[in-house]
Amino acid sequence: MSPFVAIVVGSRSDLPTLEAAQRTLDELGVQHELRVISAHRAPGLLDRYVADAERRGAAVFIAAAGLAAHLPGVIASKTTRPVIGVPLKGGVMDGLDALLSIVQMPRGVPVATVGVGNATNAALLATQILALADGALAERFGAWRVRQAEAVANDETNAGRAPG
Ligand code: RP5
Repeated sequence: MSPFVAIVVGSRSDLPTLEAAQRTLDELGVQHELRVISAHRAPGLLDRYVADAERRGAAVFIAAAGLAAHLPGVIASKTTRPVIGVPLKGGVMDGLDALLSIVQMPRGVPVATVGVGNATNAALLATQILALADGALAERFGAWRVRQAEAVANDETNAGRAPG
């Protein structure tokens, strides 16, 4: 049973935003799966999925939702694995509602919240959590960070202009 990241979104309309998380996890060689399960439209299915995913090795959950955005908190209430919430744009407040809903989890059941629509950071944070118990993944993640820093250094506005 190898550990994987379980991504859950509240609606099919959320899928395009989560592609960045899937791409990032693929790039880092992290196993993942994705389900569309609304917490309010299908609470029973969500309940069964979280239990089943845990049994199969889900080590971290990424939960993305817009508007009232209770999905991450509901998942966090059903598992002791870490849950990362991704607030999504949409509605009259364009993501601010979802951000506040997800980040303001009451004491006792935390959800680690990333910025509005920032599925990439959710994937990176999930990778960092898994890497605590996986040395090879920790090395891949370290190398990814080095490549990111090099890309900044090699940006055409910076290239050949090293300070000092
Ligand atoms: C939330 O409501 C979903 O996560 C989505 O972001 C938003 C709108 O859902 P749909 O009406 O498009 O299904 O539950």
